[in-house]
Amino acid sequence: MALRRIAAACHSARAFASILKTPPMSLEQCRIIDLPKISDPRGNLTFIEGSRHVPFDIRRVYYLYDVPGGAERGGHAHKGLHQLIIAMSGSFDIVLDDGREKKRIHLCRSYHGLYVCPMIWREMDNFSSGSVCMVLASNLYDEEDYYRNYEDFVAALPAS
Ligand code: T46
Repeated sequence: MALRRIAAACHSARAFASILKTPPMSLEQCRIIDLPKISDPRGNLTFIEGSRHVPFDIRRVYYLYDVPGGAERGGHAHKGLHQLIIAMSGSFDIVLDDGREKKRIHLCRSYHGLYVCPMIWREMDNFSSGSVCMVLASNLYDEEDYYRNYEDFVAALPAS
């Protein structure tokens, strides 16, 4: 009985430690997902299967295109939306910010998806001519899901 209690305590301590190591909704959870690439002399093919390659159910797809040189997009965070962002053509940069640290990521491969968890502020720039940014999203469009003011976003972050 005592052994079982010690084991349970150790398990909780490990679980707690891992939570402490990776704060929820932190930059550490945002990562590049390698999508399958079928190389072929006729041209390459990449596919995305819902529960296999994307860590959420896809409920919406949207894309940015005809972005003029020098334009900046983003400038907001989502309260609950999970996203996979892919440079389908050309390239662009995304700056991710969890309120503690920032990371600039250059996306330029149509077989790389950037997973962005909720509560991450993002700014997008450096769009190449003809670039297309496709986003797979976990929910339908809802303006209520946005923080469009950086101070409001920071104020909503859990205290660390
Ligand atoms: C994100 C980056 C990568 C809709 O009506 N439906 C939609 O699904 C979306 C995405 C937008 N809109 C409307 C809302 C605004 O009136 O389209 C307009 C432009 O949207 P926004 O200024 O949010 O666009 P971006 O490029 O700054 O941000 C978008 C997404 O909103 C956002 O989720 O992460 O692309």
